[in-house]
Amino acid sequence: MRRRIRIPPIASSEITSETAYLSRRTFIRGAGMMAAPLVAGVSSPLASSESVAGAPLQYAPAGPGANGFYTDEPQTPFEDVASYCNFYEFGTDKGDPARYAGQMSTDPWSVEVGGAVARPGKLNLEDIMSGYDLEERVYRLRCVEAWSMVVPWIGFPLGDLLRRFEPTSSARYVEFRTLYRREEMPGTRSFTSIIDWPYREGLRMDEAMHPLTLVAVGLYGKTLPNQNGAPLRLVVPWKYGFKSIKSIVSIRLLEQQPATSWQSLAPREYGFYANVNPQVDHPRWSQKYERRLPSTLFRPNRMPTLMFNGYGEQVADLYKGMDLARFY
Ligand SMILES: Nc1nc2c(c(=O)[nH]1)N[C@H]1C(S)=C(S)[C@@H](COP(=O)(O)O)O[C@H]1N2
Ligand SMILES: [Mo]
Repeated sequence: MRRRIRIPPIASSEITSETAYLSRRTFIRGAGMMAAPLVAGVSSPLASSESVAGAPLQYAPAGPGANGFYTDEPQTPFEDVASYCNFYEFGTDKGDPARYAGQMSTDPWSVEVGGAVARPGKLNLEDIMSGYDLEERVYRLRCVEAWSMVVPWIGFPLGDLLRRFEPTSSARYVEFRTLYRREEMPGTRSFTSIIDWPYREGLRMDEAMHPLTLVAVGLYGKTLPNQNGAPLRLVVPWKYGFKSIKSIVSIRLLEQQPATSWQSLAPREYGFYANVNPQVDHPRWSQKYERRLPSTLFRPNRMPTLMFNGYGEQVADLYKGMDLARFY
């Protein structure tokens, strides 16, 4: 059963980042070693300006509608979206991805789709990009660490991509994997790194086919900065941010629920479903509130977290009859 701790609304500085806490714990549990620096010996980074240069994209702009594709809440400025990131392959500090992800080569890029599909195959990025009309989606993204952003993504529905490979009737889940290239990813070389790389995520088939589930290839009108998951990533706006896996190279359709990185690491803290839910606290902090970026000490921009991150109208039906405190 989940531990529930009542914690009054707390400052962000009191929420330890996901890996910082876990790696410390692993170390303390492990060989009785002293707490080690989070990222050991990384090579010199490229200038971050090199890693954020995006190419303009053609897309249909988002607008008001009942489908949840658009919110008129203030958008988090590009500078914040591209500098405050979680991408542990490049380190656990929020600034590490912007500092180091420029080392990741994204050209050429291909995505392999296999498992329970009639037409397995490998598509290169150009084929993927030419197959879809890109659209803008302005979504809230709520990290399990209790911060959030509003981001104008550019992309296409994941369902459109999956249909191209003709899922068979035994396809009940989808597993995603991120690129794993040690030479280009200092966070994976760090000896305090605790994730079993590559980073893995998963969705139930009906979640994957839901129109809100987006493959993003850009934000703010341009191709994705490397640190935000170039050249293509998932965005699942009603789930905690860790489900929105970056820089995808592999997609497999499966009959069984796949093991995912965070769930494998700390199953009591991170579930497979990971639906945003203010009623179910993280064992170490409350999920009732969030800090909307940009957030400062003097202007924390704190607001209540909404059930399903405000997308209940669109997705609550997927979980009818499920105990969401058990399937967190
Ligand atoms: N491959 C990979 N994908 C990832 C992560 C990661 O560490 N590695 N972090 C996740 C987490 S915890 C969050 S909150 C979002 C953050 O996306 P952003 O940095 O673009 O805001 O990416 C998710 N996708
Ligand atoms: Mo996150």
